[in-house]
Amino acid sequence: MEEKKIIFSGIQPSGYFTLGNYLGAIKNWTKLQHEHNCIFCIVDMHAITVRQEPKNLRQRTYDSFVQLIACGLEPEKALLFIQSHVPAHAELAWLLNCYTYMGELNRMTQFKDKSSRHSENINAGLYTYPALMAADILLYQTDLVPVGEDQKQHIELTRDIAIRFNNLYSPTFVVPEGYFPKAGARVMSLQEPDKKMSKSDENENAYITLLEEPSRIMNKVKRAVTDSENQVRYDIKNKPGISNLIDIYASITGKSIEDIEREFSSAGYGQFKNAVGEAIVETLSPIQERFKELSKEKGYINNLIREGAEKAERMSYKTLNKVMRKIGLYQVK
Ligand code: ATP
Ligand code: LTN
Repeated sequence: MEEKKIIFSGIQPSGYFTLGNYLGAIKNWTKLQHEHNCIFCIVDMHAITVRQEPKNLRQRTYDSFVQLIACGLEPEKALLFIQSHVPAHAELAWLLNCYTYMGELNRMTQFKDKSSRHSENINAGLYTYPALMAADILLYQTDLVPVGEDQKQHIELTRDIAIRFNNLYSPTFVVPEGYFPKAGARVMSLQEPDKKMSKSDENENAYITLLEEPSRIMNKVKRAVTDSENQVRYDIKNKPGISNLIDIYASITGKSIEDIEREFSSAGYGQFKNAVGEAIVETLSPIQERFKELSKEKGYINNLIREGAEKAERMSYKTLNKVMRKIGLYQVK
């Protein structure tokens, strides 16, 4: 990657960020901001596709913004903003809904998964979620979208929508590509290692949040479901629990899976879990300290939120206007 690319990604304020969010997405964002034009968005309109308590949503949105900075995102380098502050996202989402087929939306595994978990509230927003995500990405003429592996299908659909629109009219959108980390792209639940770690899991022991106390982190790793072989060996199919811990450790330390297997070849799970827990605590402590300091600076943070929205608004209207013109919506010059 030599020339400067446009990078866009989003994260939902649907709970407190997990280790999965960090290793799968945010960590890559902090690296990319130094070399590219990066735009990162707290996607609160996506979060309301599942029922949220207003007070919690408001607080988590603010805390999410602070957490991104605490994780190392620099507002002078990367554009950070809140989705609902920039109306072009909702506007383009409507337009793209008209270029997205129900057959495509029916195939989305996130929709199937979330509608089975929230069977009392299968709303149209949950169904058309991918069109809003496509709007987020396509508004900024994005080249690369750094996300975890669970978002692969949504990126594919975004590409299909962009290509469809470009072919129907004329080149309008850059066709974006997904960008995934080598390790940590799919961090699994600590309790059910065949499911991804998710911040909205009902079982608190299934995930580790970025703001969790060290003793709780150590406990959760100790309690993580493994197998009875007691051999630190990577085998996703037969040993998903221990393989997940190896993957987490690889992502944090930068070591290869082979090196980790060698290093712990004569250690049992107890010793390995200790090392994994300590590595997590070491990574998260500085983030937690910065979070504590920054959260107190409400004036400063709110200014950043305001500035981010203004900048994103200016950028987004260029693409939106172009799309409206191509479709044939009447505009007064
Ligand atoms: P929710 O549980 O509310 O659906 P989530 O934890 O899945 O939320 P999102 O806000 O939807 O998180 O995702 C933000 C980013 O984190 C995305 O790029 C997503 O791919 C990534 N991500 C989420 N969970 C994981 C995971 N377990 N492993 C790796 N990356 C993940
Ligand atoms: N759908 C994503 C969050 C998301 C996103 C985006 C990611 C919304 N808009 C744009 C990348 C680019 C999720 O559920 N993790």
